[in-house]
Amino acid sequence: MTESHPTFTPYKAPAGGWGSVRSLLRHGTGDGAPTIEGSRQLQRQNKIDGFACVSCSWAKPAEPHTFEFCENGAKATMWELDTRRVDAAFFAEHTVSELLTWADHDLEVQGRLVEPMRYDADSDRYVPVSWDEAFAIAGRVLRDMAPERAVFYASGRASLETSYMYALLARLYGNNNLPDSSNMCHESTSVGLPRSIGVPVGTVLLEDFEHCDCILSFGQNVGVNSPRMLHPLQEAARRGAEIITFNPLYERGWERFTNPQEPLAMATGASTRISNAYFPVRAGGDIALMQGLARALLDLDDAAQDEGRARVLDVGFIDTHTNGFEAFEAWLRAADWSDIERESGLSRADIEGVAGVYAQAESSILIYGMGLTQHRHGVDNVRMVCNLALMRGNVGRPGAGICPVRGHSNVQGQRTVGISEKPELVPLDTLAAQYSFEPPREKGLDTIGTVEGILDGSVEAFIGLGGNFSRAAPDTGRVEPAWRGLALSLQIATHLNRNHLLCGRETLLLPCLGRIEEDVQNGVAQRVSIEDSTTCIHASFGTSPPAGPMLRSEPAIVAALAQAILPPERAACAPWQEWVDDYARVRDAIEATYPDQFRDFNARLHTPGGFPRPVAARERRWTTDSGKAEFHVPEVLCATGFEDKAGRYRLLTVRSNDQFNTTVYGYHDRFRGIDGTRRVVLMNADDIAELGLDDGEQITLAADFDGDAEVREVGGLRAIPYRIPRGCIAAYYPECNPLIPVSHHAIDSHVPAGKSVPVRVVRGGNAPVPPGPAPG
Ligand SMILES: Nc1nc2c(c(=O)[nH]1)N[C@H]1C(S)=C(S)[C@@H](COP(=O)(O)OP(=O)(O)OC[C@H]3O[C@@H](n4cnc5c(=O)[nH]c(N)nc54)[C@H](O)[C@@H]3O)O[C@H]1N2
Ligand SMILES: Nc1nc2c(c(=O)[nH]1)N[C@H]1C(S)=C(S)[C@@H](COP(=O)(O)OP(=O)(O)OC[C@H]3O[C@@H](n4cnc5c(=O)[nH]c(N)nc54)[C@H](O)[C@@H]3O)O[C@H]1N2
Ligand SMILES: [Mo]
Repeated sequence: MTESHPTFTPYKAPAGGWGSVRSLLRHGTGDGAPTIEGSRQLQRQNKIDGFACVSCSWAKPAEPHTFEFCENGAKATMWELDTRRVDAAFFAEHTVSELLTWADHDLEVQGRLVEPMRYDADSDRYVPVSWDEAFAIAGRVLRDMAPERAVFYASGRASLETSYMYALLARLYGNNNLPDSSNMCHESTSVGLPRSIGVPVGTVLLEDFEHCDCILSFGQNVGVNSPRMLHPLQEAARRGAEIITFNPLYERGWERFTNPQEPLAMATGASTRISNAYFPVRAGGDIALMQGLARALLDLDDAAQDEGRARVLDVGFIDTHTNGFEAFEAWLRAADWSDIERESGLSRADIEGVAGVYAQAESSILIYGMGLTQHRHGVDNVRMVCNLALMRGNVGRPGAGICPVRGHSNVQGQRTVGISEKPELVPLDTLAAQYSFEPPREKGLDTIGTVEGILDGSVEAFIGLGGNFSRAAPDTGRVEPAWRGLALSLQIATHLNRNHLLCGRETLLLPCLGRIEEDVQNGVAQRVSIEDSTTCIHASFGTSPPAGPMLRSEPAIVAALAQAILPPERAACAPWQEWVDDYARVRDAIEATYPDQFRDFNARLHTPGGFPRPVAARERRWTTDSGKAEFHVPEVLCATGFEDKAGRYRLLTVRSNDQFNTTVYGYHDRFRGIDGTRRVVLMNADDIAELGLDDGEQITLAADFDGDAEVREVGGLRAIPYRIPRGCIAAYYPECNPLIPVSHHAIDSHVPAGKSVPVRVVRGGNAPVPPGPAPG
């Protein structure tokens, strides 16, 4: 079950290329891999009348490549089409206590869940339960509960149709407790962008990549997390666009790429350089970095004015379209280069060099990911990106814009159709009229609120539409025991994960169809839809045979749940059965609630490349309070929210190339040269030496928060020398989540600050060790 002989070797090849084909083969020909069905389905991935990839949310082009998928998308497809089954016989063989000792990988690799199950405390096992009985149990617990004590979590994969129904279910039940994986992810974007540019989403469309001449990227790992984005990047690089990356780690995808779809490149090993320049900013150093870039732009603008040359700032745009530039300019003029250099870890000369490139580019795209959002000052990070874009008018014109790269394939869409704990973001009056009920108006619980509620006992029921909440959320060590106090833990899922093993007084595990599978309702194969990172809506049509006869679709499960847990007069507010019989009717309902966003939804469902929702900032309309785009002066230069001190490191938690969030496909982090284990800490060689450690020595990480009495440690890790700035260390998520207290989250957006966690590095130690293969 475990892989032995861990090895650590620097990776020199480009992203993509033969390495990705080999990596795919490892998965495509493994025990449970459906090779023929797999290759049939891969050709339908991200195509018109095919299915939308279940991995990342990157845009899908109107004219797809023959193979419009990447290594990691293909792994996700193979994972869903797994031929292994987690059935009643599997659960009869293993107690829950035993399964709790298994690693994340070992649980999920058992295959697809195929029968509804209920936890039986006497035998400490999951036992079969009928669908009717499962819904009846949920109804018994939830009908007696005060509505505010139940939480309806969604992981960002479920379709627009399911998500719309699910959000309505929560509101009919009586709360806005709709936390989403987005709360742990791009919520800093959803809070920061509206304040700066009036919309919660990026402004870039795929075609903008054809017209840009500069791309700045901050804290995103394209080669692993959105590999299909390497195609537009490669094309931009070949056209001569300048691409500049800021990341504490040298991520291979931003360095070089060999396109597996180009036979000549594959034959010759030719690769395309992606970034012209790469700067290892300190974790949490981006506000300072961007202040430096902005200050250097101002200096260039001063010089241009002195010499009578064209202005560097887009003064026409700033005057007409923005607010707050004077205060921002004053802040820049007061900036101190020694502070900027110390906090960013980069030299003034380098920063000025990049500013020079940005100043000359006609149209620039600014890309970012979790490296900016998952910090105490993550919202400031996002707003600094906006500041930089606004200075040169890089919003709302072709080839320019802000490009947050979202995570789960429909995480953005879930928010669009009402999954939000923030009632002000949802057209509640429209819902009230459409469904003749009074929706709850109080703010609901987000991820942080849910964790706090589980810890203090105020949350009594958790309903999970996908995901692995307890594993993805912070403070794992405290959340896991508290989970057992829940009256109900109900999970709708495709694969077994650790969260399912945390059992409350009633625990239900309900298996659902995945998006690749055929979903026949009322004799007709149904389609669903998703929204990608660039706000384009796509149809998704599954044709693979379902993993088992007992599986139900997510819309069918949500509808049955609604009928089971709502009082009859409430359940009657929405046509649940009609919706399940024909998902097109759900799309009509979505259009009725959001007429501007989803005009002619069913008619446009199959638009090649998807149809874009209208985004005001794209047209230079600013839906902020002032009616203008807002410059913003951050309060601090350092995004971490804690002081530096001797012996305190900034831990950034990252994903490997062999995982999708908490789904660990295997132990091969190819680009980082780590094979066979995940129990590693990547450290600067000088830090290893200064601590008197040997390379590869066993260490423990201990959380180091001022005034925090709780002991939070992860042991059994190995210190590996790596190219990373001094004082920063990197290790894997979710293994390191016990180190993050629930209080360590972004101000305002509440995104857990997993990219800068203060820790001490302790030699040896006997703290709890994450399950999984040990370093050799
Ligand atoms: N194959 C695969 N694809 C995925 C996922 C997956 O797990 N596997 N997850 C999906 C999800 S839900 C999401 S949200 C996205 C996540 O995709 P990303 O946004 O790429 O997220 P991470 O892998 O967490 O890492 C972000 C990057 O930020 C860098 N970084 C860390 N701290 C800082 C900092 O302070 N400043 C800067 N400039 N950089 C920093 C890290 O080195 C890393 O390269 O990917 C999605 N796609
Ligand atoms: N320290 C640290 N913590 C993090 C992060 C980090 O970078 N560092 N990243 C955060 C981010 S960006 C995110 S998005 C969260 C992820 O948090 P989640 O979205 O909650 O977690 P996943 O690992 O994506 O969920 C995997 C599970 O989803 C279920 N599943 C898969 N497909 C389907 C489906 O089609 N339907 C249903 N119903 N279930 C399905 C499977 O059972 C699988 O076990 O984690 C966050 N936590
Ligand atoms: Mo995410």
